[in-house]
Amino acid sequence: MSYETILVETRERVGLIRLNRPKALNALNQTLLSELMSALEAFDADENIGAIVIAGSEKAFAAGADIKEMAKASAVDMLNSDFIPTFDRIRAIKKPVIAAVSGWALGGGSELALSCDMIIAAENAKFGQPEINIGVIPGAGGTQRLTKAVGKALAMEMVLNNRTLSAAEALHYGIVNRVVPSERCLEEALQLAADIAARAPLAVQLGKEAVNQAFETSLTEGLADERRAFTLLFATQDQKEGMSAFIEKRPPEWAGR
Ligand code: DAK
Repeated sequence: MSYETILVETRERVGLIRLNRPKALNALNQTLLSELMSALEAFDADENIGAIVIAGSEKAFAAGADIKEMAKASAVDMLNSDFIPTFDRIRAIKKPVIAAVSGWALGGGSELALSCDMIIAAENAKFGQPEINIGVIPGAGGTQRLTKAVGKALAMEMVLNNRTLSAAEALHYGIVNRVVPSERCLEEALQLAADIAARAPLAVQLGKEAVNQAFETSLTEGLADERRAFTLLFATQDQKEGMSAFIEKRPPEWAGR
């Protein structure tokens, strides 16, 4: 399938999606959001893919929603826009999604990165919620996911006063997994994705779901969900294979069954 605003390729068991509107610093317009979702869902449905990487360019992961497209929108247009459904659909992807963030990750771009499961940041990465500059507030998780990640004090400063975080600060506050030299950012994200894609697929899937539950439910519900997922894995071939391989001192061969 060919796309207008993204580039899609596979690297063995890793699906790579690159946002590709360089002249607009990868601003997220409706076409890009819809193409991103198609590509993500196609990789999610493909048994040959074990993990997905979303990347931008060296200058910008994404500079936010497309302000030029959004400027004349009414409240009803916004209510019916693809923005929120897109972020809900990203949350529903079963395979791990890793963001490789170089340069600007602003507004909806920062929210997109925070919707991914892990973030590898280049040294030049900058995270921010500058919506206040254009008379609005974040609308796709920037007041919620961000606050859970960095805490109230810093989230307030970011949302109310456009405080931008450097890559080093993002690492300090636990938003990103690691910071790497810019030229290695995509490679590191692809390597992390490849490592995870080589693991037992059902355990990866349920592990992702269980960690996400920690953000969305009470501890009691989360622990009960974790126990159910753990128990369910004992019905898989991969659990038998993984434990036999350990005992027989050989590498496991995962079936994803
Ligand atoms: N939208 C459209 N075009 C953008 C853009 C954006 N967000 N960001 C940059 N561009 C375009 C610029 O207009 C410029 O285009 P030309 O003038 O050359 O045609 C080109 O990209 C290069 O940008 P600059 O010349 O400004 O480059 P600089 O290096 O000088 O500055 C910058 C880089 C990233 C600091 C600056 O471009 C900037 O401040 N950009 C805007 C960042 C921003 O405010 N982002 C937040 C957007 S609001 C929703 C939920 C959520 C949202 C929407 C809806 N619903 C629930 C429905 C999300 C909202 C947002 O993200």
